[in-house]
Amino acid sequence: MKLRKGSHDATGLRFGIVVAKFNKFVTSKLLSSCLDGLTKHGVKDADIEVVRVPGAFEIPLVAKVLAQSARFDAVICLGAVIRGDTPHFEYISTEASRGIGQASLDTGIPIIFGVLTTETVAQAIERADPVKFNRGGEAAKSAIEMASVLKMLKESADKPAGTKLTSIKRARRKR
Ligand code: INI
Repeated sequence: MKLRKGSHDATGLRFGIVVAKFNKFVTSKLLSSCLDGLTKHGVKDADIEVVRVPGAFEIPLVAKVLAQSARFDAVICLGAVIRGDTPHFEYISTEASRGIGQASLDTGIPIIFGVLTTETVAQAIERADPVKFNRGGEAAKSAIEMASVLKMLKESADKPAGTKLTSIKRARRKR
């Protein structure tokens, strides 16, 4: 049996971030924790690109365009949809989650769902707290892990299953 796991060493990996301006008092905190999380794991500032969009509804399209650009190992989506603010809560949160998932499957690039969907403003603030559990930091960790898993799977795709690198090298030498 082979157990394959991603690593949390992000040196050399590149990340795109799409962040919604709506509920900026929450999303700005998600963004700063996300940036901290990336740099803490070795990502260089030059390897991060941040794109701001009006609201969570607009995130999927921009995430897909970034993923298609082949410039990023993973894309992170940050937003905050709060039920109390709008009767459109269901439409916006459903479309954001569906669209983000679809964009990831369409492009084959990990696109991380760091969009808060909460009942109240207080719940959103709690989940964006920089010193407690913060969805922005979590999204950074998930992005690094998924980028690393995908990279590892792509690198091993050329090798037949169960074949060790040493035996491939030996076979090549005999040719
Ligand atoms: N966008 C959000 O990101 N969060 C919200 O809570 C929200 N509310 O409450 O309406 C919201 N609306 C804007 C929406 O995402 C689009 O930007 C807008 O509909 C234009 O397409």
